[in-house]
Amino acid sequence: MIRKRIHPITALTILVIALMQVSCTSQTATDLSKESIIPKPVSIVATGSSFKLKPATEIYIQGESAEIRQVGQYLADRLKPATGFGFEVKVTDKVPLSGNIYLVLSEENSGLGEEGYELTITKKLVTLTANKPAGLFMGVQTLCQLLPVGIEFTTKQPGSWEMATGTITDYPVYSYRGAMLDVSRHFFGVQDVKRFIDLISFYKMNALHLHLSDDQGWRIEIKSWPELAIHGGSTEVGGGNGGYYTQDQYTDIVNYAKERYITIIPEIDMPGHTNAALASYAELNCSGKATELYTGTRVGFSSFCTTKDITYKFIDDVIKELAAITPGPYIHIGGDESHSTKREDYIPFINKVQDIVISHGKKVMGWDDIAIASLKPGVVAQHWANVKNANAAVKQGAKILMSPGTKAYLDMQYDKSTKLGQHWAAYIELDSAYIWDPATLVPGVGMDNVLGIEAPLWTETITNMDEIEYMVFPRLPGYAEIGWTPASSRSWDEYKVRLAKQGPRFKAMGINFYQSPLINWSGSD
Ligand code: TNX
Repeated sequence: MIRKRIHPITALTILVIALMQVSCTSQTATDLSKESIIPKPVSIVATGSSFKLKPATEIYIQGESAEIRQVGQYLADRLKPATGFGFEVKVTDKVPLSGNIYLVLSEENSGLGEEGYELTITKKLVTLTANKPAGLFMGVQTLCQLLPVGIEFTTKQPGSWEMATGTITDYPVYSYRGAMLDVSRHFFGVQDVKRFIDLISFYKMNALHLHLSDDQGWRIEIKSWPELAIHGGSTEVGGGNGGYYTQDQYTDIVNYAKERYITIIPEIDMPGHTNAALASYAELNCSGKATELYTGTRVGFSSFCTTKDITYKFIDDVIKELAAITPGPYIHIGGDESHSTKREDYIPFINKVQDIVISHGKKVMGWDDIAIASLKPGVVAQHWANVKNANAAVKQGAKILMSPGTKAYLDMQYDKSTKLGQHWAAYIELDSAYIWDPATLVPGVGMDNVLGIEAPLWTETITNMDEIEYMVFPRLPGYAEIGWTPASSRSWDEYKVRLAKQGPRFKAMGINFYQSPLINWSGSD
């Protein structure tokens, strides 16, 4: 055998290059506590090893149940494209063999609540346990974030699909964590809404509020008042074609959201913000004359005729049809900026509309403006601007949904250079969006009063999905974390490092995001 002599310096160079390659390319995750999960979990205990997905890895569910099977299938669908593996969902009544993923429902750890989960990863098995299927779904989101970035692509990627071992125990601080999409100022079709749902679900949000009506457009088919959608939905800001969801399409959205443990909260804004309806039916106007359709961006100029009986017959019909296709508990009645409705008309109007919503078996949600009326039990007031109103709502026993315009409005510009959006409430850079606590922001509104957090995207200036994504990302993961992770374990300095690591994931998912200068994105590739 002929042995070539290698000079010691050459050997050392080769060794150093080899080591560099190992550390750059393989990136085998072995320390679970160093993983960048958003929202940050309650507890992580690392055990210093790793589990690897293999072509033979299957997803086992404990006992046959349509809902657990559906979560299992969802996980399989998330893992299949990038890995190219089969991931069959199989039922078992015992702990599966090595190399598999195991989804279990168990009431043992009641502290996990409705949406909590425990994810235990050993070298041999990934076990996800929860009290409820919703918890399994939330755990699946964590599991996906623990895999290499390549998992986010929709085409087969090279890669070693490893996860660090240990146990994550996790549950949310608030029960409502959501976003709002204004589909009235500009209309967005079913596919866009579904993508929006997917994106918010990756960060464990569980509510999507759809702002379905406003001055510029009525976006939901109401069979007993067909002109609302046909005429009232026929345009949008800027004069485009607008559009609306048929009830079947709305149901499709509701079901898609439900499979992702997201509740749809439909809003019919009234008595102001109603020009699209007033243009569709003359009898809803005090003058008896229909208005013209409106494609500008002013607010506060329209009002239902609060003194006419037909107005309440109309609202009853609309809410009845909407309630019938909305499985979630809430109907949002708007109530904001009704500058063209006299206070003495506004208060009895809101009182009557609350009764209508309740009569159709739903709970009332409304912007905090409604707090000047007599709020019925179970009402949720969505705080956006007025501290006095938020306090008035609390005094009446209402829960507060926190959407402060200065902190949580997704249509607010990041800074002066942002082309889209507005800045009437504030410029909201990523640090400002993250550094606040829903339980202390508003004097008089404490943790016990807060239902949760919602980040609304108003779309006066937003016309397509790319623009939606630019305003929503990367602020949204921060709002999701505010809603999930206790304020005491959150810090901006630590969060911004985790957010940087999401950058490559955003890219892999094709998300058009704002590359804020506050984040060291390059440190993450
Ligand atoms: C205020 S927030 C509004 C909306 C606008 C938004 C623009 C609220 C309840 N009303 O009608 O679209 O500002 O930022």
